Amino acid sequence: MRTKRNRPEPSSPDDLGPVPEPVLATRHGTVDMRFRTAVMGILNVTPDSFSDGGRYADVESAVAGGVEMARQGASIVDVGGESTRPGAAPVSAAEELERVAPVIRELRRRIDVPISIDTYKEEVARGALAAGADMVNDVSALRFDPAMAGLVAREGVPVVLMHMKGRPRTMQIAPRYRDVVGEVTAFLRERVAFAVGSGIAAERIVVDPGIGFGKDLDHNLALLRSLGALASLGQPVLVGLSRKAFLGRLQDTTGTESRLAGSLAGAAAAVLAGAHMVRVHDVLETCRAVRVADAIRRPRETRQPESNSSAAAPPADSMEGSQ
Ligand code: 7PJ
Repeated sequence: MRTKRNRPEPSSPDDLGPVPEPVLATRHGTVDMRFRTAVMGILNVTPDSFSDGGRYADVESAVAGGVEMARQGASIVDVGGESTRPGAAPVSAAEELERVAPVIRELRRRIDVPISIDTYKEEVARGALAAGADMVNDVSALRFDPAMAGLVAREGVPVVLMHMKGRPRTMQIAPRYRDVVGEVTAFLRERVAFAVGSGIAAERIVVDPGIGFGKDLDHNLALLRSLGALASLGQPVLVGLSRKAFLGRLQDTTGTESRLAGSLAGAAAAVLAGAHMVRVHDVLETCRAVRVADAIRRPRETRQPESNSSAAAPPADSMEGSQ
């Protein structure tokens, strides 16, 4: 069991102590990743994620999507109002908040699982937390907005610190590293120390290698192979690889048909390599895939009583075959 006294002072970032019990306490329940990998569902609330219709229709369909993810077994629903895909144009904080706040407010009434806000802007995070969000997913690891760390500390909410090399608009232009695993680990170690120094409790910090954020195919694969290095920081590790471009580069086809299979294989591999949480579009399928990976990685899991994500489990007698 991790205790506070194992925590280093912020001035000694090289000694972050043992790997913790991966448990995340939020305002709406605890995400327990000791026996089962948590699945974070991606809920994009960007105009291009909807075909047409007014704002009301957008909010309704986004809320329905989030409700469905929770029903399918998501441990967290991650709501985002700005695309951080390579080359995406930034939107104003006001516009971003206008997209996400009504969705979070309604979702909060309709689901039990924690809601995360995917933003690097303090104004958006503040509004989203006021609307009912429970944690902050910051792809800049508290770097892009100097007010973000203080907000997270004051609110006492969990935060995801993700590695990114460069800025979203330019990050995929010939990214270079001498030692990608070492550099990403060192970056996250420094950001955890910064967060702790800003008053954020160590037990509320999740780290993420930022697959696809300033990384080429080999960088992504090296990081996925070495998630144990990130886990040595002592924080739960989140991996987001769902439908990302590098998966397509490993296939013969350029179409989108293989995105699901690739995403599921990647999620299972990430679990076996040490991930505690995966961020995905396809919640039901991923819950089923990581359940198998969990059983291989953590034999104890099979002795745990059924808990939060039981919605993804079919009745035992509906499984075909006996092996
Ligand atoms: C990630 C994210 C990720 C975290 C996005 C996409 C691009 N947040 N936000 N980790 N990716 N923590 O989903 O394809 O990998 S946006």
